[in-house]
Amino acid sequence: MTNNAKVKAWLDDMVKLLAPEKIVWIDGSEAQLEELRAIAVSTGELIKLNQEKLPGCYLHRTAQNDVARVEDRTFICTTKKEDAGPMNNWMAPSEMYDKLYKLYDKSYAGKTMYVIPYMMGPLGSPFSKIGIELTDSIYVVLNMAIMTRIGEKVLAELGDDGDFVKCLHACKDVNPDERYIVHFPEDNTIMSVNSAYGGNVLLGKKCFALRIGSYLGMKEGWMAEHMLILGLENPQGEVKYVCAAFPSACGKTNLAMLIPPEAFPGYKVWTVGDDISWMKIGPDGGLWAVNPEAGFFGVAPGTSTKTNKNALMTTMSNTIFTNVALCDDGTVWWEGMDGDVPSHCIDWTGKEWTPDMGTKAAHPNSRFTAPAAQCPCISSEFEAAGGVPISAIIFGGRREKAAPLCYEAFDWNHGTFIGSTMASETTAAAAGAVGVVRRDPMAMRPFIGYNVGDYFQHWIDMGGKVSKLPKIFHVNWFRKDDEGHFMWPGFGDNLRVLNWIVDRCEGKVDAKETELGYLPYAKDINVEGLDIAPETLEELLSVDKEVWLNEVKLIKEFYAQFDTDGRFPKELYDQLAALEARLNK
Ligand code: GTP
Ligand code: SPV
Ligand code: MN
Repeated sequence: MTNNAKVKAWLDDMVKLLAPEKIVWIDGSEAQLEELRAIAVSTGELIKLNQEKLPGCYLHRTAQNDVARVEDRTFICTTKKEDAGPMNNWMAPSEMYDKLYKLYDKSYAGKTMYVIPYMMGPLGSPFSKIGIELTDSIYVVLNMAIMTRIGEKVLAELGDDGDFVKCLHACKDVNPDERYIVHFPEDNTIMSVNSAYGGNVLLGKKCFALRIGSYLGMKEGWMAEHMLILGLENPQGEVKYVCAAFPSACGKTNLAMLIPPEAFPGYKVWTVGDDISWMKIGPDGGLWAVNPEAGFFGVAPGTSTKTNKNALMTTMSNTIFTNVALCDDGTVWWEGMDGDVPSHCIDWTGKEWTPDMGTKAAHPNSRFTAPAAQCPCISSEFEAAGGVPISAIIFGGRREKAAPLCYEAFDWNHGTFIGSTMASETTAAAAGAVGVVRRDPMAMRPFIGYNVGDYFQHWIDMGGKVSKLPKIFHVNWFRKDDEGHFMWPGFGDNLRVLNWIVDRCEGKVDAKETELGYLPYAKDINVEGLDIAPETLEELLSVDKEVWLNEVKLIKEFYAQFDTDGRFPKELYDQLAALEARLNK
């Protein structure tokens, strides 16, 4: 399939290590993928769904111990420990390679090795980068075929001398005690073993496009971020693009595919990406973004025609569902879907399920893998080689208290400070406790492939290099009242806030200067058609000084853990001191 000497040498080594019975190159053809689907169905790895109602759709169930990313088993292995920094697990590369080679030894024996050449970013784009993933899982091949550009066309772009990220995956025995998701940024290498769940094994996604990507971005002067990309079109037909970073399962897919409320006739949201943004300085000196992915690996629970109709429509064909419930008619179900709760189904563990059991039929982190091209609101610029120009960057998280509905940073460094101090309640997207507030800077806590201090410094440095800087905002859709109800309706109604953000970028609307930044005047948030009390909106748009002085204390504690190596930008301490001074005035 290729004459690339680097690929051949690496494959020779890997074949010796893994000892597969057979080697299959993934060429990207529909015929080959269809063959693989048939094999997966015959072994039970995939369940074919009702092909009349859900053509081309399949269901997959993972092991019950293997349903989310595993942050405590994810490593960044740089020569120097300081280069991985205080927010990553680290082990010396030689020690880790030794450990892993033992685990991988002959682990493909009696199995087929699938070789997947893939590209992150549109074909022919200067943003794009190539990886080759080796896997023993057809599920991985079929997911990668949706999530990335794969096959012969990628090898053609790689050529005889091109470089690629070496990605090795083995399901092995899916043993959680020997599960490792490991990155060697200095060697362009990713190794994943003993898992078969999405984010741990679709190595183009978090491992390459974020962890290795962020490291390359720091070296090469660009940015890899955990951000959606959307275009907001106004009734005059003008489209402004924004990126938004929310932690895992905090609303990126939903915002990226938003359907405007009736009070906004002529407005439209176009999806460029729902999870990852690669940003470079463009010809006009501004920041331009591409979505390196080709599909969506989205959270199923909560997805309905009311919350995210576009996502639902995207998954009506050619989609792989993971850990959702199987209905008696061969369709799928999850908590929060439209219509009646099924009176009987097979739950995500493969057992009979009825509503009275009180358990969840779909896993809270169950997902769909669907081709982006099928999305009814996919942007015409989705494949644009040069990306789209970014007017605003939005940070946000799940905060029951504290964070207002929306505010704007005073400038880039202040925005970087706001991003660096982001906090959010944890979700089912990662193994561990759910609902605990933790700092998740730029929604990148689990995904920064190097020292977090250097990462913040890279943000500050980019601010000095980009001549047309996007404005930076912070939003919170998840404020709750004292009875525990969401105070803001969210979903499509988030357009009301998005519209204010774009108006600010255009200089069309005033704001009030507060200790936190510029807040919207309540009158400037269009609430036509919304059942929200004026006091509630005022509360959503207020700053509680007491709460924020406590936040300052917590941020100081958070920053203190980075003090060890002198790699934390002074600019951020200055921002923190300035916030404290404003609050004490
Ligand atoms: P990852 O794919 O894990 O990175 O997540 P994501 O950020 O794309 O999250 P997603 O859009 O899938 O949303 C996760 C959950 O949050 C879903 O169950 C949604 O229904 C819910 N959600 C999304 N937007 C809102 C909102 O505006 N308000 C409320 N209350 N819930 C929301
Ligand atoms: C996330 O957890 O942020 C995801 C899903 O987008 S995964 O690909 O599993 O990381
Ligand atoms: Mn994500």
